[in-house]
Amino acid sequence: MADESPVLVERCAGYRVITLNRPKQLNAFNEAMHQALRRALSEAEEDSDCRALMLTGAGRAFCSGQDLRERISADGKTTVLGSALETYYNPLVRKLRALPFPVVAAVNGVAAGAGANIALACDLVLAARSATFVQAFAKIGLVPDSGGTWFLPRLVGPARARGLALTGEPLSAEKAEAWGLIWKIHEDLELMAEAHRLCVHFTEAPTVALALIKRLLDESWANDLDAQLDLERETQREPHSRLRRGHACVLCKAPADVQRPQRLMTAADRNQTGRQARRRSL
Ligand code: T3D
Repeated sequence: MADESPVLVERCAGYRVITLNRPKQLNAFNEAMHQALRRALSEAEEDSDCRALMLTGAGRAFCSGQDLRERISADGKTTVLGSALETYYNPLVRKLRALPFPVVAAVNGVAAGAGANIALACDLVLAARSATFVQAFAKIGLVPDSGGTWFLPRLVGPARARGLALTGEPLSAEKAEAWGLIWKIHEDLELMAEAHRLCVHFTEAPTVALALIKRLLDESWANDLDAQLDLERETQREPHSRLRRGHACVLCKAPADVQRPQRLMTAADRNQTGRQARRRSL
């Protein structure tokens, strides 16, 4: 009998695979799936041996976004719950961006609505050649959510972002790669092996540095070049002895230290540290 859990978790050496598992509904999000995914992500974050994460879907789809059946009332009208964004989708996107290790989306089939944008929230998106990305929102009278209006213009530029969001036309994986929406496509039968290979690569990489790179790239959107240069300098200076050991590893051709931080320092943390240092120097 197929496993009925809405989310499956596979523990591999140094990384985890999370599979959205409602294949009959093309892995559409219902409440149970949101809750299970939230638990799975927290457990991965708390596991200090977890240095990468793969997110994929069971069956022929990656994810078709919100389960629309949960939103159809007795009289057949569709209702939209803004509270679902507050409670589930927005925290999910924030969590994916903030995890202190790389998150690889293995988009095995169609990714529609919030399903498409959750894939785009991952650090690297691999897709099967047959996969498609659909900003399905406008077709049902919604605006793109789960970060769509932020990711799309940044990844593909304003003209293509508008085209995708306003028409809801499916974008093939091949075009998504050519447009820079995703990292790489692979032949359907090779996708999962390639996604595992990438995760294994990350388990052998200096995870602290990767986490800091994630943070620097995200923060760059709010900075001018001067501010970003300062941030790079401060980040390079952060007392991560593990990073320094990385230099020695390159010289002696040994693998870099791969320990990972429990949590990344945020801009707010840095301001706080700066305030404390200023108080000490008074
Ligand atoms: O209220 C809030 O929470 C606000 C938040 C909103 C976030 C969102 O994600 S809004 C966008 C919701 N998603 C969509 O609008 C996409 C709807 N689905 C589709 O457009 C198409 O299904 C696909 C393009 C994804 C795939 O098309 P196709 O032809 O390959 O498959 P299909 O035949 O349409 O679907 C197969 C089955 O999956 C079918 O069920 P059945 O007839 O075999 O029993 C279909 O109903 C089901 N399914 C597909 N998408 C959803 C779904 N069931 C529930 N919810 C879905 N989103």
